[in-house]
Amino acid sequence: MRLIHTADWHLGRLFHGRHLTTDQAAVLERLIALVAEVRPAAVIVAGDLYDRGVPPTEAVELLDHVLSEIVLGLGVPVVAIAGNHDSPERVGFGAGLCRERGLVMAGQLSPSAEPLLLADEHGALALHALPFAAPAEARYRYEDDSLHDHAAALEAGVARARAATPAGARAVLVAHAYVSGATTSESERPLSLGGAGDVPASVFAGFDYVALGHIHRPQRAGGERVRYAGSLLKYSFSEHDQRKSVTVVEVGAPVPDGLAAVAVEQVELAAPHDVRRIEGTLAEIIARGRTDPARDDYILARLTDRGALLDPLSRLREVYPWTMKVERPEAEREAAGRGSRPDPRRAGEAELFADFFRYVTGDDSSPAERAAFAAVVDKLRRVEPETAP
Ligand SMILES: [Mn+2]
Repeated sequence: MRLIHTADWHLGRLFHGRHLTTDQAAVLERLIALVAEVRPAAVIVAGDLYDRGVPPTEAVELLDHVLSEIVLGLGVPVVAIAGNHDSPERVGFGAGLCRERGLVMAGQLSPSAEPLLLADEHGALALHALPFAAPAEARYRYEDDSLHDHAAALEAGVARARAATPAGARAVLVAHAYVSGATTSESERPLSLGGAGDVPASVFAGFDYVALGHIHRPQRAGGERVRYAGSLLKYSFSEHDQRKSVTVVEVGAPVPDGLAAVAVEQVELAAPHDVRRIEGTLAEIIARGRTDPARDDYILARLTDRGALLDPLSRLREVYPWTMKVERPEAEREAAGRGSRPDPRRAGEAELFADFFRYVTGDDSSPAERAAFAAVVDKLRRVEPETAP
């Protein structure tokens, strides 16, 4: 049986101030085309449908469109869960009505969640949707005061899914969690402060496949059958070298007292703007940019120039219109190497000028430059005598 596993759509997300909704819509159109081609038994979205609890209306419209196209247009069921960015109540709105049409929207944790039962020529497959819930929420929903950390809360949900799997059926679990050892990116929000949110991969023992969300880099998490699909797009510059994809999973025939064979294929869905880091002097980057066929990528420019540059962002945007961020590692290193800066509340003008000159140029001012500065200040003093008490 074939399943398509995706996660971390983060609809409504901003990238350095730009709304990504049109980018997300373009990639999701490619997903719809892939679903039409692959004809999976179900499409899985493993949490973080939206970037925040109250998403912008464009994001809600986009999700509505994509789910309708897949569920109603193509007749393929969708199983989606709330992630740590989603509002469980909002994601779960109308869940009972949706389920009738083949759309499982698991928002709040439910102590009696029934799996979606699928079947192929090999028999039944139970698809379990376990939404993200913090330990306090799990204690309340499961009426179990012993659930003090994320591992215990998840374990409680997983045990219920195991118990709800019909005898002889294959079992697939959809969850949103941080499995110990997974490689993270800058765009994930930690599940708890201090890194106590991780769970061991052994929690998922006994499932034929586990479709995870939360970590944005596609990867295995303890064995080939426990996987992160990764996010829809690159949501931070730290992800510039990742290949974003959706995972097509083929679950084989059930194995008595064992696990079904699982084959996995990662299918890349190209984004309209790639996310890139480029490095060089301002002049070099601008020269290269004039013949760069991918000028419309989102760019982080790391400028290696020393000394002052006049408005580098505007100049870069003349060739790379989507320059989102400029870093000056050389200039910052030089500034850090110059030691302590004068306290602006106590230092005199001459001292502040000398420091600013060093900061901008990287060199000490000459006696002539200091004298010229002093003359200007002196002239201003005479034109505008200090009136403040
Ligand atoms: Mn996420």
